[in-house]
Amino acid sequence: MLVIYANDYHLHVPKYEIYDGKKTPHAEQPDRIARIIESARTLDIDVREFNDPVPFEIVSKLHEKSYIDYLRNKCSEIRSEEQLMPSVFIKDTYTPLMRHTYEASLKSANLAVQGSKELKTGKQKVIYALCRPPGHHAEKDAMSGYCYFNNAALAANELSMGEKKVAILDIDYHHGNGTQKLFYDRNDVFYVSIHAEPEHAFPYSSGFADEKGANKGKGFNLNIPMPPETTPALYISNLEKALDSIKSFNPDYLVVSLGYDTYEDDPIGGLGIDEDSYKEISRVISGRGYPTLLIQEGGYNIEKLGVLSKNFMQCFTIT
Ligand code: SP5
Ligand code: ZN
Repeated sequence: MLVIYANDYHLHVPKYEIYDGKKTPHAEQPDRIARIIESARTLDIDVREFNDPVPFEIVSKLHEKSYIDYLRNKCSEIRSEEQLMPSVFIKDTYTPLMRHTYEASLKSANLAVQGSKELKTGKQKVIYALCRPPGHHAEKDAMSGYCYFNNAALAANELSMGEKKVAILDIDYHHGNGTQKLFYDRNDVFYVSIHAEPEHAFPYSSGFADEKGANKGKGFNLNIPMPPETTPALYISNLEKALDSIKSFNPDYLVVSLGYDTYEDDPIGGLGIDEDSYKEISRVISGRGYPTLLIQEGGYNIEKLGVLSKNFMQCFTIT
């Protein structure tokens, strides 16, 4: 496995989110990535930093120009330490703009795309891109759920190029509404998500089992919503089911939207997954043998992220 991260991931530091009408400290903090890097180093995994300048065209393949321009221009007007809740191109009160949000998000997206390019060379069977900010809630013209650009979708798009088949397996606690929407009409990218039932969990308005894709993409979207009383055993059996449907699709590449917010003591998620079960989840996915790009999404228990990611990384071997 090769672990990659972008040099400026720590520049975006959101202060607060507004939940139930109240300001609360923002859960999506730079330390999340620092903890995972530490874990990779203790496992003696190769860790590489990316620090190239990034042209905005890297995100314009899936995002609207007006949205990208808005993010760039708005962020450049924000003073350091200041936080802005925009009133356009936004869907919730969890996804603020800071001075460096655009820059960090662009580099996060670039990291995912570079990961795809590296995977395509065939030198590595597994690449783990420590993207931050996360991406799977970002839509073509909207930021949402701590996400600004859709890293996993941009990576899958790069891997597919309309020629290869790519499966995205999203195991973040939350449904990836952005990723689903971006590929809803396409049959070259199969989106499969296991997540907390949207009746009880963000993003509330998508992630239901009857959302199966449209037009050419009909049958190429699969949602597996899980109840609050989910156990590791129930989770793993649904993961096998998700992987069986991916097997029928027969992809050339697998992209995993990887969130550790399914962990039982996650401060905003929690789907009954204990720390040891991340070893099993990792074995079950890697056992299918696809060339795989892991994209970091959520996971907010900062004290536990080290061990959760360590368990996952050490068991992710493709033979
Ligand atoms: C990528 C990802 O996991 N995004 C999740 C966004 C969900 N945010 C909505 C939940 C807000 C709960 N806020 C509690 C405040 C704790 N400080
Ligand atoms: Zn999440």
